[in-house]
Amino acid sequence: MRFTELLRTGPLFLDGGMGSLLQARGLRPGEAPEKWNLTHPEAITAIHREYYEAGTNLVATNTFGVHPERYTPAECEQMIRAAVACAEKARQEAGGKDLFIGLDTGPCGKLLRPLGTLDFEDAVKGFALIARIAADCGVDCIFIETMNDGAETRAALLAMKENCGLPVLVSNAYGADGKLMTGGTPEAVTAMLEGLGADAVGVNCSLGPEALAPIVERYLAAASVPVLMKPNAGLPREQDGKTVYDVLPEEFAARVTELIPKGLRIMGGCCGTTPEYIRALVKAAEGQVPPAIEPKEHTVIASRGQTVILGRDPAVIGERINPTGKKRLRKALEEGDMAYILNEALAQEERGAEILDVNVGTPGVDEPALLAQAVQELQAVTDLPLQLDTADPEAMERALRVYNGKAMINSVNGKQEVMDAIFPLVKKYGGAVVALTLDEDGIPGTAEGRLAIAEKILREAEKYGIGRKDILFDPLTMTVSAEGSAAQVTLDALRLIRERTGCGTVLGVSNVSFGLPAREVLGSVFLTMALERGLSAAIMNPLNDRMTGAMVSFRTLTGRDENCGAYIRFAGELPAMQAVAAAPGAGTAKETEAKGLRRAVVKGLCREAARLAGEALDGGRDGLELVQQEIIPALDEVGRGFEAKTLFLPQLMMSAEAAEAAFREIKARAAGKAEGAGAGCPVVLATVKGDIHDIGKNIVRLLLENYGFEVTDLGRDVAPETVLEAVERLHAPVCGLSALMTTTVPAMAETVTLLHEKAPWCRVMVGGAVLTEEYAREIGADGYGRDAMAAVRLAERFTRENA
Ligand code: B12
Repeated sequence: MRFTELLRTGPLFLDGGMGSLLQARGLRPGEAPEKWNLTHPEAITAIHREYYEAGTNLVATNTFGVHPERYTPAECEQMIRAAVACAEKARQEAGGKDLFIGLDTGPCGKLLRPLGTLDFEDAVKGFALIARIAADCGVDCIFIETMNDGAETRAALLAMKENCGLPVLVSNAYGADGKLMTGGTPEAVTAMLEGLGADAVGVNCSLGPEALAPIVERYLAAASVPVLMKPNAGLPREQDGKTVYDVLPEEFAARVTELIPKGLRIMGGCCGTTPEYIRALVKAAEGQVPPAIEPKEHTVIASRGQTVILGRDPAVIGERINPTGKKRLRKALEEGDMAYILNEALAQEERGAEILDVNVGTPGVDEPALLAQAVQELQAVTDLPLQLDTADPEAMERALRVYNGKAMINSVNGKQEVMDAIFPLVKKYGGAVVALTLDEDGIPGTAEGRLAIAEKILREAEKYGIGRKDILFDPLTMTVSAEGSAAQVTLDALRLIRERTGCGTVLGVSNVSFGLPAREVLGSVFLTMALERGLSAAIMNPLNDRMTGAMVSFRTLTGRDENCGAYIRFAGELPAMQAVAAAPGAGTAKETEAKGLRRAVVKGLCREAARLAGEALDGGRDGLELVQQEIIPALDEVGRGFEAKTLFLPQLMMSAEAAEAAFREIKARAAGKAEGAGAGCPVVLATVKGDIHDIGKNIVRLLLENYGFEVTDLGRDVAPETVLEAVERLHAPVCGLSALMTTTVPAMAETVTLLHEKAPWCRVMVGGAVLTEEYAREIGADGYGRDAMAAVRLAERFTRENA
């Protein structure tokens, strides 16, 4: 059977774990398994053969860790070729039928921006190298696995699709909360990967089969491509210094095969599983055939961690990031003022926008570069799906590449030239495309004319293999003041197109009232009429209470608002909205600025945070007071969100950066103001080994310097020996250590012990969120400070006592 055929029919059996089998054969802790392709090819071949003999159809090559971020291109090539040769030899030795080889690839080990430092296109380049070698080696498919960040998964898949024609299976690693480390959900990840052309999607690692089952079921409900599952043999735990797994082969097999009637068709094992597990799996699956895959026909778009299904409940697309008719936004775009755009985004999100339109096209800007930048910055501060809005195909492609999800693409239309430019992008990157019902002859004056264009667009899309579910029609809102029947024609076209094509619909509603007074009165009624005719999404201003009121009321009146909860919440916010509207010259930016520094830090707005801190200082506020009353509470709020899993690492990072930006302002103003009891006394300061949290330590430094201490700041993740070396060199009487995680307190204890032993003259004070007075005493510290002021008092006391 051909590989792609087996992929679709199933069941297709994958292999199991590799690491523990290699360790049993002598792989030392810390040794790279991929090097064994070169040094111990017979061992790798034997493991693959054991899996084939146990019933595996597809073995994954021993190349999980091979990546140009870790090895030179020549080394990558050497290891991949050797790995494929091992698998090929095993296949020949096993000699059975339906035996295939997948080139295995895992995370590159670096985090992508904004989480880390790796640029998206550099990540693509790394995986592209692997793709080219794999294609040349003649494997049957690529197996991307254990990916815990959606952006890196996207980079890997894109690279594979651009550089080899092989089928690609993509498997992500989820936490027990059903989310990727960076917040991706099964539905959002599936939408993104299917859009990019993954041939199978699914999950591996992290959890045992039982805990993974609900996540797999969510995949099965969302995916139109085959779904795979490769769980661990339970949760790993330590026993006598060894990692052990609790789920035995029969139980493992029973749990996994339970999902076959629900549609699971590709299965294997991950950490802790052996050929015995695969044998049990094959046996348990005997005679079971998964049901045919049901294509999911809903229109879905996604961000990193959210999906919006269009066509069920009407959605609000925030229209405010569009310079047409907006002088202030145009100026911001010309000046590259991203803070303004980010604020617009957050204000719309707070007012209920579910999707954000992003249009940065204005004369004099480099639209492709600016749109890509705006998309990247926006997705660092908001997780709402974006509608990429541009008439420039180059700008569209640049933005689509970096968009971490399945975007709404605005727009294509019936002009041949536009369809030729946009449909290939929709096909390649995925997305739901908004199609305007106009063509070379303009906008038809009748509903039937607009329907005819819609049908033409559908025929053309079909040539690219773009399904109806990924097309939404915009029947075009015309200005009623210019043509009395304009609104009626649009509304008729909307209904006709919905009924005849079954596709979703989108309308930018504001245009209807152009040139008339009290525009939102007319606009809100037009919106209601469009909603009544089945509009899927309205591009509108969510900050306008009439417009939002119409949308909320429509949902309430059509039974979509349980206990009228949304309506009551909306009504509760009305006075605030009216106040905004009534204030002279009021706009989003002004309104949100008022909420201040704390919000900027929570939302991760760096420039905004720095600016607001500067303004507050100019206005006479005390720097330390700002830290205590705004910055620390903001970080605490983010920390709570992180703990409750409502916020994810990217947001935590952005908030930390915003806090640091504000802090830099405060520090710059404080420079040279030193006065106090420190009088040049040396203090060594460090965040302990393994801990990279340094905001608190930096505050401690600022205050100590303010009080005249001569601080040597060793930074973060500092080894005990390095701290000792500095204390000895400076003969420092005081040392301050900071630790923020339970896991790094032992490193703090180690440092304290070392200092007491080798530098007995030095008094050690400790601090950081996880510490307590009692714990500080237990680890032998000379003092504990709960905040930066306490650090100053301790340093003063120690120097006094030492004198
Ligand atoms: C910002 C932040 C980050 C930023 C750090 C950026 C930076 N440059 O510091 C980033 C995003 C990088 C980050 C990463 C991680 N973080 Co973090 N992070 C936080 C967060 C939200 C705020 C910390 C902070 O800056 N607080 C504000 C400062 C001013 O407070 P402070 O440090 O306590 O300092 C004050 C006092 O303690 C005292 N003090 C501090 N040091 C000293 C020293 C001396 C000598 C004295 C006397 C006093 C003193 O004075 C300071 C001023 O008043 C906390 C949650 C929270 N609310 O604490 C989580 C938190 C600390 N992080 C956490 C985790 C788990 C992580 C990660 C492991 C996440 C991950 N899965 O990858 C990584 C760890 C990476 C590593 N190896 O260190 C956990 C730790 C859980 C635990 N109990 O062990 C927390 C508590 C979040 C949570 N609730 O789960 N994080």
